[in-house]
Amino acid sequence: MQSVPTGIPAARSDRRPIEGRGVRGGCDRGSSRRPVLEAVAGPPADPSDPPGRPPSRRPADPARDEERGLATKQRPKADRPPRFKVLLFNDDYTPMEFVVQVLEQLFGKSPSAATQIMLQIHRSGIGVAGVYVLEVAETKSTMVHRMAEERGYPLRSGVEKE
Ligand code: TYC
Repeated sequence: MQSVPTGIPAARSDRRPIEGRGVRGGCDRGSSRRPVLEAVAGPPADPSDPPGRPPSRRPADPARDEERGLATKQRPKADRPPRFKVLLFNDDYTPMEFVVQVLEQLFGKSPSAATQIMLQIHRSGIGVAGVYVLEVAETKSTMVHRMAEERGYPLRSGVEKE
């Protein structure tokens, strides 16, 4: 049978395909509304993202986050606490072996490191036993004095900011 031109389009062939409907609940009420997925999950992936990798988020924008009700308070990065040296001072009476023992027991030095530090103090008059945050440094210094007093030695220690 031969078809006759009628002016009526054949079988709606000019319509857009309807696939994809339902992604947003089948409720497309025009483009001026914000897409539901973006409102819930944040902005869409950056088109410049390389394929095969998870999409990157846009850089933090406090104004946009506030819009979405996210907490946005920017905290300053915690600073590294200042460090303090525990110093040992030379004297003429404290035995070398005792100073080495203090450096090993209180400051965790190996026998050879402790001997090197002791000799350096013996020759120069002062040396660093260890470096710590203030509270730990003060406690170590107090313990040096206690250990020395127990044995009757005049070994002195002090704390100094690095
Ligand atoms: N000068 C001491 C001596 O000859 C040894 C010594 C070393 C003492 C270090 C104190 O912090 C010190 N016996």
